[in-house]
Amino acid sequence: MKPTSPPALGCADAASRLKAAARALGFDAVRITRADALRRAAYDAAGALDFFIDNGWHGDMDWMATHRQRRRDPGALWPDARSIVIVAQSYAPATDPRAVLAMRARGAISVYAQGKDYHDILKSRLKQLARQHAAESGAEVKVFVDTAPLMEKPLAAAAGLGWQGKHTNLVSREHGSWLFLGALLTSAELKPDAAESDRCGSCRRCLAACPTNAFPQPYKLDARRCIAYLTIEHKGHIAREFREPIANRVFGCDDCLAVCPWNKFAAASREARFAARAETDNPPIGELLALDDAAFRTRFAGTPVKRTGRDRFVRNVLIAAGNSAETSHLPRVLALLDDASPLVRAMAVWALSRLAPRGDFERERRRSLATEQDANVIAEWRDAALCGGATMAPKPDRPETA
Ligand code: B12
Ligand code: SF4
Ligand code: SF4
Repeated sequence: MKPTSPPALGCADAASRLKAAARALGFDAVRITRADALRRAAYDAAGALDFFIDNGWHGDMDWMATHRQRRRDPGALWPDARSIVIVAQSYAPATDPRAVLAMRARGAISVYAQGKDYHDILKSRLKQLARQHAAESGAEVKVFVDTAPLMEKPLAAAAGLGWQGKHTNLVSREHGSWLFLGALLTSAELKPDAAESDRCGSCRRCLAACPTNAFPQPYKLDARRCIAYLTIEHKGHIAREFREPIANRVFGCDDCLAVCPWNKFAAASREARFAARAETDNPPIGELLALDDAAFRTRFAGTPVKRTGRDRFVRNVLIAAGNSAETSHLPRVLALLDDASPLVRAMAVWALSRLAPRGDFERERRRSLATEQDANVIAEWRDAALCGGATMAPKPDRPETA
């Protein structure tokens, strides 16, 4: 965005006006840091990014490696940036989102994805803020919500909005872990805020809560083991070791955030558009198994769930079905054995192996292998047969409450 008038305000004035404008637009928190903040931070965020990528922890999120140099330093993304305004919006749920994990007939959708896509809400507010700031200060501005190679969490920590907890997400004393972040880069020199200090202390609750042991160490996440990565970003087949721990989570995971004790200070989000829609409010697995492309797009339009596309989403739903011990899903699982997508067919094989009686499984195996060409699907049939087909079916370990 280009300036419309020459600079008129001092850096402290401009900062306080900008903060007031951000609050008036509905942001829950706003703080400022310098564009070179990562070079001055208490820990080496760029080095941590290198470590993450060099160890392959980004999995198939190739864009993280492709834009590594720009991500390491906002100055490389935009050399004229002098200050970074970090805004945050709470999406704190009113109740504990983990309750759905006891409802094996439901597909658990992460809190952040149940309402309108946060990218759209934050970006439109940030653009308004940027226009006002540019008009008042004459500065050049750019806005980002998860859309550019920018390390939003360490920048938010440098701005004092909170600290990066051991689960790696930003935690705020006021809003707990349930915060979306956005950034406004400006060519104006604005008075920076002081960084917040780490308040995790000896707590390790988030590390212990992770169902897939995705934290090799505190403050370090191997994304390849994270259910958010596996169910949202990962394009391939989900490895066998993760399928039972995924349980009924069909899109994302909230566990490490939900257990954080700092959430007890967080009021429920005041943004009505983040509230769960009927279509995304942990829907029945049976409905989700029936989604074709068009129904998927209609159901999840405008929400973050649309990101996976139908095939990856149904792949996830089949894992939830396989973990449900609910044999009423069998007709839909059988139909998905003939789906056009190998991702879907492979997970239908796994779900069948968990739900069907041995004889039915064998009959379907012979029928499908007569025509199946995809090496991964063939391997699934082989592995499922070795694991004993229906003898693997789980016993419900929790009451069926939905
Ligand atoms: C890639 C990505 C993912 C990946 C990888 C996550 C990750 N931790 O990196 C996956 C798909 C797994 C993911 C999952 C989720 N994500 Co995400 N994701 C991103 C994205 C696009 C980039 C993050 C990144 O740069 N990672 C690189 C690695 C190196 O960073 P890092 O893990 O944070 O590592 C830091 C620590 O290791 C730290 N460090 C190392 N050593 C030490 C030592 C000490 C003492 C300290 C203090 C720190 C420290 O340094 C590193 C750099 O800061 C950001 C948006 C953005 N542009 O920033 C959103 C973002 C981080 N995601 C977000 C959300 C909401 C989620 C989920 C909660 C969604 C869900 N419910 O399913 C989960 C949370 C999982 C988790 N525990 O992190 C929010 C987080 C908001 C917040 N409050 O922090 C962001 C900021 C998007 C947004 N604009 O709001 N995400
Ligand atoms: S989002 Fe879930 S799987 Fe990912 S690190 Fe947190 S608890 Fe583990
Ligand atoms: S759960 Fe405990 S260790 Fe994890 S981020 Fe919250 S305070 Fe820190």
